[in-house]
Amino acid sequence: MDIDIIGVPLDFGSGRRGVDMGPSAIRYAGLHSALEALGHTVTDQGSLAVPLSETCLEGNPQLKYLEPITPVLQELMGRVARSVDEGRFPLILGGDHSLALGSVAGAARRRRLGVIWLDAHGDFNTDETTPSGNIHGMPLAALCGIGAREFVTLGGSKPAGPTLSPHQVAVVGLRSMDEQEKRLLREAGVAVFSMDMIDRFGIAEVMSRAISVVTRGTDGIYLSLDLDVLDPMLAPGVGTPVRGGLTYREAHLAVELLAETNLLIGMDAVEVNPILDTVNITAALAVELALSACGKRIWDPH
Ligand SMILES: [Mn+2]
Repeated sequence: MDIDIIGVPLDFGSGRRGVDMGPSAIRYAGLHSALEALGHTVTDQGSLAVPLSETCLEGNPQLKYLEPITPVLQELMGRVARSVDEGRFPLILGGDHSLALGSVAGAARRRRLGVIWLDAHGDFNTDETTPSGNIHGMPLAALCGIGAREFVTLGGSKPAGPTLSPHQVAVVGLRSMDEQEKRLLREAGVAVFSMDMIDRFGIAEVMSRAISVVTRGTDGIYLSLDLDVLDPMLAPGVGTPVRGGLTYREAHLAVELLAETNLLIGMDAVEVNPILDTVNITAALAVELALSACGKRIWDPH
């Protein structure tokens, strides 16, 4: 397939600096050549221009840095929509998870989209429930139309993700949530497959349930992968690590099963923070998981 790599060196959405270097770290780990070796045609579109946070005002403490984030996400939305339109696979490198409001909304402009959100967190806060004001804890709620109007619409008149229904979203790997966020997630009707469900039923069963949720009435799946879904022993280079995450093979199998549906139309790999990483292993893991999403198998009997 034809793959568009788009870097989004955004770190406004998270409290800790460093995820702005995520796209560089993932590129350094050999993404482009590894995808080509799999037989794909790869175009690196470079990274979007993101102002330095030192040069910007924080603004509303409940929606920190919304102003500089908005044009970046609008630009990303347009780029992703174009990729999907032209039959290419957008692979978005983050950057903090707020970018998914742009990428997923862009893909949702063109398809009836189901979304798999692989994450230790729900990312379902709003400006009213957020304990930190950090926007990277809000994108999934915003994609479901919940939250501050100026964020949900990205400054436009309509929600940025108008075609995304909470009933076509599955969060997998969840193990850390704020109380109010939990309530919102439940009320919205998002399917949650928490870590204890993976312990009980196994990742294959959980993914088959998650896939059946996101393929009901949709014609494409978008994968938003927060590297913090993995256990921090495997992926230490993330902004908000939470113990008890996916193992190496659980993460790969989850992505392999998604790729096998042949419905995957795009992917984010976000929250890679090289400053907190150990010899770039988290970025290397992001590359390996992107390869799995793009069809790499341990063994292909055919
Ligand atoms: Mn996240």
